Amino acid sequence: MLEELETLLAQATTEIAQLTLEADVEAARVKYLGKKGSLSALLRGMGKLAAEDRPKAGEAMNRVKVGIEAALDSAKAAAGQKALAAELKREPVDVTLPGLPRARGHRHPVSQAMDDIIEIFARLGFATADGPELEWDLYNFEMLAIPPDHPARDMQDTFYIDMSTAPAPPPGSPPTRGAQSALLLRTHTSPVQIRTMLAQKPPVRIIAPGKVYRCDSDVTHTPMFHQVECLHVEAGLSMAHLRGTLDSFVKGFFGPGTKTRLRPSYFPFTEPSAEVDISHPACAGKGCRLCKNTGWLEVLGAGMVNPDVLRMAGYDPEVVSGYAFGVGIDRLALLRHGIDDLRALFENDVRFLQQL
Ligand code: 2U9
Repeated sequence: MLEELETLLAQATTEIAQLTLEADVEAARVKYLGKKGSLSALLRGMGKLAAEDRPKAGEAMNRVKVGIEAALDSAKAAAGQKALAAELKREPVDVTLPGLPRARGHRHPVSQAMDDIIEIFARLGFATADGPELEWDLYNFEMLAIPPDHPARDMQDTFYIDMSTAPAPPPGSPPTRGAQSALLLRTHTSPVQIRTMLAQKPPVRIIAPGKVYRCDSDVTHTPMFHQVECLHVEAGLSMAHLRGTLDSFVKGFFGPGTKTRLRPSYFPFTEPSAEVDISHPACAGKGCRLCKNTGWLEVLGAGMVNPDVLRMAGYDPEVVSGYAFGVGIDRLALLRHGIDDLRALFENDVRFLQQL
């Protein structure tokens, strides 16, 4: 037993002295001193010794254990030193190097146009109102004088919600008819004006900017686009006020030289109604290929609020009148930057967006 212990100590110390990696030193610790290691194996053999030989064997066992431990500790320290020296020899980090440049984002051209529009109207005394994009049929169509069978619904086809999973419509809603359910993605921001009129007394001076949805997709239409609508209701308003506000808005957005002209048109929610042309900013109204040599571009729709709409919202058309207009913000952003494809705005190619 004593001999075996001496042999183990000699073998272990020689082997451990050659180790250079901390992981190998740990493996040697397990091999010699672990529960299933060499020393434990010898310890188990102690039971077979005669009682008088045991103290000596125990003492030797302890000495071997201490010896191996010392060898392991010094090997571990040496390996640690070696690893540190290697680490220090590596190329040092130069903390004075400039940092990695971080690309700066910027506002989307549609957001820029929207913010500019909000500012122009704020100076004219208009507050900004908003409302839900998922809207009741009642507020999107019915209360804007577009009843269920009105032909205007064809031009404003949209995305409808399955009413079997929707909450109950507000009182006064038309009956739900199959797919033409009571909840839909709003086709214009006009329901925001309806909600505003239901909530407050005249005068009302608001604009409603935001996302709107239609079942449309081609070079000049995307299923989602942005609109801003203006509504002014007060005693004594006429087409003259409409013209004045339109003129200030267009001049504020496209520049002081921009002109407007009105042509008769039809919308269910306004009476009379007009299409609004602006002098083409790109050719200063002189006429070019883009405006088909007319010098004019049709960009807005407008009119005096239909008395039925005022009545449905709880206002008395004998006391107040109103004017309203609407415009597509995406189209305004394209015109301002001279871009000819609407879809470029929504492809999210940063190389395109960074030029604006
Ligand atoms: C209420 C009453 C009247 C808003 C109006 C238009 C005419 C119009 C289009 C312009 C381009 C929509 O984005 S577009 O396709 N808008 O032609 N909008 S009058 O009239 C209202 C709104 C709310 C209560």
